[in-house]
Amino acid sequence: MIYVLSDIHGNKQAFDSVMKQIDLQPGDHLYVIGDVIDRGEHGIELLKQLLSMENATVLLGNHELMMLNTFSGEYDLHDPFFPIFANRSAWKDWRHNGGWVTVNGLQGMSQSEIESLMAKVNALPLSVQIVVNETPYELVHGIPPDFYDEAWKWKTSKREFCTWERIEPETPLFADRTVIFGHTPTCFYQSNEDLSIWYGDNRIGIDCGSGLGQVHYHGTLLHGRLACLRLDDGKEFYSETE
Ligand SMILES: [Mn+2]
Repeated sequence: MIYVLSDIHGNKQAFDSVMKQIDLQPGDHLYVIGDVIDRGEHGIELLKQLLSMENATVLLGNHELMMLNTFSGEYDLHDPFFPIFANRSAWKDWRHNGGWVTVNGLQGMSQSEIESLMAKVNALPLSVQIVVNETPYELVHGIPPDFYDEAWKWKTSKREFCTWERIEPETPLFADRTVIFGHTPTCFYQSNEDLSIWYGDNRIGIDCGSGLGQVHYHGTLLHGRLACLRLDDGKEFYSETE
């Protein structure tokens, strides 16, 4: 069986709830479409766990990319007062996007462990194409690399583009595959109070707000949760709400 989920955002309780339901077997495969870290406090622990699983593939999300950017210069995580990053603008971006808890998670690790983790994160794919039951899919955190054209090359890197840009309901995508993406919570596409997987035209949005928890949005209380889709039969799984 092939399972897809995205945007865990350090929410171990939600991840464990989904893993218990899907009961992943050695012959199954789990695709995690980015943003394992930040917001919730267990991001690094979950990232290490997923990277060590032979039957899991992790894609790069914009939060992993912010972490990589922050660690691209010199750093001293074990400074008694504050972590020190030579790459201050990257750290500022990351800090404003929930990176503090992830830094806390990294502070228990040695420099060589951190470097080894960053090398693995640096090698994560931007997109993956798979075929399940003769149905082709492309998995990507933000938007497929095919949309990175000449105009974008002047503005940003392919990695920044594919992990940060958003798919809209009207974005022209592909006739030959269904794009499954995270990054944008599905409350931006449909008005379910319990966030659920969104099915658009040749596109499936799967970020159901595991990193959001309960939020007020346009006057409605929304319940974020972690969603997982089994591609073999379309069965949906959701983390149990606390
Ligand atoms: Mn994201």
